[in-house]
Amino acid sequence: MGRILAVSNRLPVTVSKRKDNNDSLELNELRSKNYDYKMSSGGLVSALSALGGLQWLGWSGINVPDEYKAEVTDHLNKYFHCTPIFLSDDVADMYYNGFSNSILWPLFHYHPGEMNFDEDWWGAYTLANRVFAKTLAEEFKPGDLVWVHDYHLMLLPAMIREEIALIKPDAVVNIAYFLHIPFPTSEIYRVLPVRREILLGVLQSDLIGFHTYDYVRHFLSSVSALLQLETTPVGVKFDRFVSCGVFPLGTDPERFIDGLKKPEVVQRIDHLKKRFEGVKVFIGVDRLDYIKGIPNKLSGFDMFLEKNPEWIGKCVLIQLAVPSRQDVEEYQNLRTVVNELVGRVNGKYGSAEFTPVHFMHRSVDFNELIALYAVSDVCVVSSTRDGMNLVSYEYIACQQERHGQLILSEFTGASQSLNGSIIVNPWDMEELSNAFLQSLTLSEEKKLQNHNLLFKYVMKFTTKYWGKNIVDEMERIAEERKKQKEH
Ligand code: ADQ
Repeated sequence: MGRILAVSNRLPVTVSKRKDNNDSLELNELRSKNYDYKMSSGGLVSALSALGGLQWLGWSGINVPDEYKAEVTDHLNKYFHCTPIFLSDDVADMYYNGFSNSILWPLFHYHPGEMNFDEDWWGAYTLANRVFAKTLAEEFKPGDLVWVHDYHLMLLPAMIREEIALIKPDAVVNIAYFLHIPFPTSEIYRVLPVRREILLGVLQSDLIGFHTYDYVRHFLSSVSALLQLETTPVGVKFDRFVSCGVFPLGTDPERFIDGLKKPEVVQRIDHLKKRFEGVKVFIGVDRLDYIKGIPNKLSGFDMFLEKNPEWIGKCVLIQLAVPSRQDVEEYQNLRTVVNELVGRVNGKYGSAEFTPVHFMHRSVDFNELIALYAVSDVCVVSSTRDGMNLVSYEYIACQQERHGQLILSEFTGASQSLNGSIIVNPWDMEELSNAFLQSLTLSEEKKLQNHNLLFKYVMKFTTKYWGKNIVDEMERIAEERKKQKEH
């Protein structure tokens, strides 16, 4: 197989226009004549790079005027093996904030009430997917494996085939598609006015991957109900057989374990241990998104303290919330709700010496994140829906010393794999508040047993393992197709 052409909404590099147009600055990897570049350190990038030749295609994230497009394209290609996709501000806004994040995102996370269908957004989504497809067709060389990521690009597999057929008519195109979010039950999915178009777009893949078998099941039943196509438990009989499989994503645990050994992190951990001496620490790490169930977590913590007043002053909840999609109205409303709840809990149980909830509405750097994971006794994940949830994996990777416990919502994909966690329904406040208590009062032996189970799993099912599995499966499918053609 040739290169892997990974396609996702955003490139793993942030591009920004430089304000000071200082020609005397030295040009290097981080800087072209007019722009700065910063690589994001994601597990996905390193996992996919490890699989061989990787070229990444994605939206540049900013509007680049025509006269600078060649500069940015050449630079990204040369230093990062990235191909930028350029979208105008208008299209980007309606495709990304509009159709992707205000229609598909709420619907796929079981919030149909928050979905307002808008024809212009759909038009922009179609157009943006077409721009991606055209750029990809130019980049494509026979033998390359195309790997499309996520809900922003559900029309792309079909458009890629159309665009490549126009300029490279004889090329065999192998396409894998992976959905990082849940695929909802068909009773929710069928609400979408463009439900058939979306399914037909994805079905032009050779392999469609999901985090859990529930998502596969939901996808297959939508396909059979809405398109009247024949399905099997592992795929769809279409103009070709489209394989559908479970590929649960993991994290890169070594990055966390190695990170904890860095002197500056060791020092920070010592400091935090002293700061929270004699106090149990619960940690929450989420994007500030309504699917993450942050209000449920705060209400559960409130009930826990109310029912168990002996713990007041003896435990804290540190909640990190990365600002996210702040241009979308629902996210602005959520911020108000969360601020009020934090204020309520702190007002109710706080004192001059003690603040029960430490709320940080910002991103923290990697060293701080892992130090906080390491000193926490319990991680609380209360998502009301979550494709997988990698925070739970990251926390376990940082708990070799403390054997902290994981409270995990049953509505995360991770809950189907992370045996050894305390599984909760985040809508059941009684259950959630009991889980807070249980996580603190388990015997040391049980804590160790839970940790060992979880740690073993996290170490084995890594991002690398996931990537290799998908690529191996694609190679198998491509090989099978080739043989069928020869006969
Ligand atoms: P997300 O919804 O972003 O991803 P998640 O998988 O938990 O959810 O990943 C979040 C990442 O952001 C983690 O790596 C975490 O460390 C980081 N992060 C969160 N808060 C932070 C903070 N305050 N400071 C610094 N870093 C922070 C989507 C789906 C998930 C699915 C992933 C991958 O919604 O369900 O697991 O894709 O497929």
